Amino acid sequence: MYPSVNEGESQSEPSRDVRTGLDPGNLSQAVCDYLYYFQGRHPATASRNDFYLSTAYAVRDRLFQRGVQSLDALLHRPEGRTVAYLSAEFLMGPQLAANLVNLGIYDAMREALWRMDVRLEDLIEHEVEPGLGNGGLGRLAACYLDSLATLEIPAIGYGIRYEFGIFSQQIREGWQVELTDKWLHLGYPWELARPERAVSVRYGGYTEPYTDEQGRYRVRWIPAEIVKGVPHDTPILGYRVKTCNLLRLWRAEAVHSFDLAAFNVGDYSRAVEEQVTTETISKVLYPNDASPQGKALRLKQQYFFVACAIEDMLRAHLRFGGRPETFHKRWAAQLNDTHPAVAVPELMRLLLDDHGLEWDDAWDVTQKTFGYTNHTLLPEALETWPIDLFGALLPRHLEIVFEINRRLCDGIRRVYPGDEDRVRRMSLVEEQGRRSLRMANLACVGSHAINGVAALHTELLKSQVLSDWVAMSPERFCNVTNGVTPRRFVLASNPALSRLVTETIGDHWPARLEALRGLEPHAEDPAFRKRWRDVKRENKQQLAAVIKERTGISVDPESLFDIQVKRIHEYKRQHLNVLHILTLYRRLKENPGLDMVPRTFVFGGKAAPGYHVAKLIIKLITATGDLVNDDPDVRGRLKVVFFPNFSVKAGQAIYPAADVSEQISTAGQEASGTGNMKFSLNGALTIGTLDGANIEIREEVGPENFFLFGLTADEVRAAKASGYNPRAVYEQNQELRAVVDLIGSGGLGGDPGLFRSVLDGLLWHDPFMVLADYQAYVDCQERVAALWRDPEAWARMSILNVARMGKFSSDRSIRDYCERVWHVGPLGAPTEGAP
Ligand code: GLS
Repeated sequence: MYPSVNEGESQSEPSRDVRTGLDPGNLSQAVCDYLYYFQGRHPATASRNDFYLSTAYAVRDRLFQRGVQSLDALLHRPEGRTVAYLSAEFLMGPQLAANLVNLGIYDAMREALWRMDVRLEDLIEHEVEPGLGNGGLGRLAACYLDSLATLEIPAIGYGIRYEFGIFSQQIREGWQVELTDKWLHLGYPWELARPERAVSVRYGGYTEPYTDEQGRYRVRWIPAEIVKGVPHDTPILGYRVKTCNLLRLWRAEAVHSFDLAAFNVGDYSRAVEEQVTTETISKVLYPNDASPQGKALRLKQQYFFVACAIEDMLRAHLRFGGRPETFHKRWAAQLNDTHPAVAVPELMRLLLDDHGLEWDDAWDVTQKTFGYTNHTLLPEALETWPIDLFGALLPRHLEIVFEINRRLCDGIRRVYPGDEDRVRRMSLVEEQGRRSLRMANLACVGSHAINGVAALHTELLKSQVLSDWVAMSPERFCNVTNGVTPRRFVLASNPALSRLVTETIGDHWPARLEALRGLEPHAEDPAFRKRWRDVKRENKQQLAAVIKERTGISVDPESLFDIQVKRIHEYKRQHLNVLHILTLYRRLKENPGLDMVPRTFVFGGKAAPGYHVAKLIIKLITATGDLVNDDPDVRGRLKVVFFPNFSVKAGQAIYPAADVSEQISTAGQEASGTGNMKFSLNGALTIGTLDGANIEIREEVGPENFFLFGLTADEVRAAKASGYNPRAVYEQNQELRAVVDLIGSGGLGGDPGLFRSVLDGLLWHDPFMVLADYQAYVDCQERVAALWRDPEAWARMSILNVARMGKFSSDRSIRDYCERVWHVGPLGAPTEGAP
């Protein structure tokens, strides 16, 4: 069935050494070659960017060598599935260090460059990351690609090659300013464009019925617009394995990039018009996290990458002898939230219209192919598309969606006769207001498996948002708790800690994170604790230097580093953190001699450009810094830093230096969180609510090693149901009142009206229960401070946190997906439950 390829190293493989050798001699020769032949430079005349690009090319050769071998292995296998991870976002982070780690040549490359008088660390610092995601959802996709390759599961990540990723954030006069992100401007060496594999994507137009040769009723789609999708491949190597998978991102191009006729009649701008409008499809990432913007271009983007991906998958399947009816036996496709949900009608369309399958057969293939992961409960995040807009852009898909819906509603009526309310709730079409399509319902009906991303989140999904779907088919639901890759977030970003851990328990832990348990007994060893503290101090000194350079603020590495980095959102409650800081500040003002634990508060994160309150919260943080940092009464005991332009790269410098990790969302709001895992894996202690994955982290590390505070999700609901009155909380709590009044009286930034919308929100509505949790949070922070005064107890707790975080490796999450959703093993071999 498959073309035969020679076993082992293929004869056509390029020569060894410069292209594939792994010792410092080979590597430095390879870098020199690229400098000379690709960059046109000698080492003596090369710039840092020349060295960076040449080093990246040398590394990429070694990735592609393994990629070619992985593809050969795939072509050889008699059966098995490849995982297609469909995601509008992949927040990959910098590639150089992570690839060196996975290849196992970090030290060899450092030596190779050293011979040319170049520091590897400088090249790593120089690298610009592709910010093709907003936050947790996109970074999760990147962690999953790393783990899929590490577990040797064949996989392709499919997404969009945005020309401009998430904006770059500057802080001017304390406010966020957004600048375009030009991640491509110095060249991106990790990808390969494959224009010969381009596919056509159609939009608009109309459909018409016809009768085929067998006399069957068929439909054809006459589009109004055709766009070309050009794949750009980035190799994804697993950790210390040969498997190298692919991230395939699509760029939109005009089919005819230049209209010669228009040009000849002198209309230059019209000559390039098609090109310009087409290329906007992959131009820019929408900068909203967990709340979609219902813009037509966004729907165009979603259909664009989904159509490219499904076409690519189907083409590969057919090319190697597969039949349309067996598509699901070769591909398991995961919908990363609802952004790619239009894949459901798209696969149906191809199977029905292009391959002539009957409806039931096509539906069976489709449902067996897709799994759907929900990533948020926020009501505003449930995507819907106005029917008229959807139909104008995708007329054939709308017909298919209506037919799916007709059958769905019939099915509901059969099981629940007379329950028209239920039919209305589960329908793919929202009839109230402007008729619109509910993408979560579409993703549910089209998938054989539906999951949430942490235990609590899945429970809330099942009991609230998707309860009707659970009632109809409970067997489709499962939970897969998120995870993060320890290769990037410990090994590559915290070398000092990694060395200590490896010396203590051996070097298996990055691939088997449960092995960290071996650290537990060492928590009792004072000498080990001292080394543990030395590592943390070194990391804090490094971060202090970066903070000084980025913000001009001097912070004391001996102070407690209390850090909250994540998107800025009211539900994540950065403002609760600020209320605590101002509480401490007021105490110091009232009693400058107070014996207080010195703390450095670090914040970082972007606010969606249109989210006014989030941007104001950034200003609130920076204004707090202005008030506190240089106040002589404070005497350096409080410092507040807003770290600008938080990114994967910034995170890698920040997580290793944290003493305290702030995970303080309102219970029931954060689906999982993954920053919480990155901090704890690097030895920070968590102060947090019973929300998202915090609950499972606390279970694992032990409640005695976790600073818990605040209302539970049930208590939040109950408080709201019984008429929660934030104003009363304010009136009754003297310290809280003083802090709120300080903000409201112009004590921060001088203008009393500046933070009015934040304060009014808190006092009159407080939907995120900031005031309700204030006292519990402040009290809990007291316990944090008390423990900090006992450095031995703190270090013991920090060690136990790391030792017990094994569950949160993304390898475990991927194993769960393999077992519960995709039913694949290594090489994609079918396992129990495979279709
Ligand atoms: C998110 C959630 O808000 C996070 O809690 C979660 O960790 C992440 C990955 O599952 O997904 N959903 C979303 O839309 N953006 C996120 O970061």
